[in-house]
Amino acid sequence: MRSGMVAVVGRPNVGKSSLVNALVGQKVSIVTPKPQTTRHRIQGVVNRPEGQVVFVDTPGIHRKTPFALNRYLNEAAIGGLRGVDVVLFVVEAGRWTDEDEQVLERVKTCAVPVGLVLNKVDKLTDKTQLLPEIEAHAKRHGFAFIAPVSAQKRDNLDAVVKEIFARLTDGPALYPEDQVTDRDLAFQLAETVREKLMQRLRQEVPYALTVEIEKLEREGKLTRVSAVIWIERDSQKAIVIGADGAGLKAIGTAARREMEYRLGGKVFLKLWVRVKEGWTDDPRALAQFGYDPT
Ligand SMILES: Nc1nc2c(ncn2[C@@H]2O[C@H](COP(=O)(O)OP(=O)(O)O)[C@@H](O)[C@H]2O)c(=O)[nH]1
Ligand SMILES: [Mg+2]
Repeated sequence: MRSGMVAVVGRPNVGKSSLVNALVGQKVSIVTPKPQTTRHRIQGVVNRPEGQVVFVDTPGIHRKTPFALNRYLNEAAIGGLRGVDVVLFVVEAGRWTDEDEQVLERVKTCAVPVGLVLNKVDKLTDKTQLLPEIEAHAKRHGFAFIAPVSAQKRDNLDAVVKEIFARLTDGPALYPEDQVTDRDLAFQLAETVREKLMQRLRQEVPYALTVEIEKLEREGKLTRVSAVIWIERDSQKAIVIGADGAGLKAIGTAARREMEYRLGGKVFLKLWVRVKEGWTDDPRALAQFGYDPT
């Protein structure tokens, strides 16, 4: 039996979380079309006859900005590279940006094998582009392997798992076979609410909010959840709530449905919107909301 930890890194929006979910076969990390959806390191566990791989999803590594939350995101992403056995550097097929170049500079300093995952190949209209692109990537760095995949279409994922196992050593499973993530239920439910918020809201609002579970009670098949949506300015309240509360209601319905599917039972979900002035640039507020880079 082999086992090991694999960091999944890359710039925002290349599909790191989609890849981890597809590999695990369950949603352990939320996904939206917006960059910087993932804000924490989140582990996703894959069990195969060969052994167990623990993938570490990370926030996207991006350009430095002065905001404390953005600093935290970069620290959390880069911290994900520590103590792993293999690194997966995820990029988008048909695209190579300055931000990818920055991530490359980081992974070049890693002592462990780095595999390049070329995601979103389903978006390529001209498949003859793929081979020259792989050759160009091979010139950039001595990658342990280069795997073109589609996380969305679950295409070629087994090849990635095979390449990883080939680089792991014998060891015991790190998690029991029925556990798919290191994160607890409260975290997963908060993330579900945040996903629905990020999917619906525009411009800066998705980045100005965080979700905290205030109450989580389970009575048999019934689960009662109270979640607080923290925003950083009073003016954002009306945007989140929407006209006649319609926005908040739609978010609550979408989140509740997903929670019910996940838990296999009825969920009563209450959402509250509260203001924590300037929390995204306040280290103490960040720590309070669980943004702890260690
Ligand atoms: N077409 C296509 N879209 C993808 C694929 N993987 C991810 N996406 C989309 O890319 C966006 C960002 O995905 P996400 O997993 O959140 O990226 P992350 O920021 O790197 O974690 C979402 O809209 C995904 O649906 C893929 O293989 N093909
Ligand atoms: Mg992500």
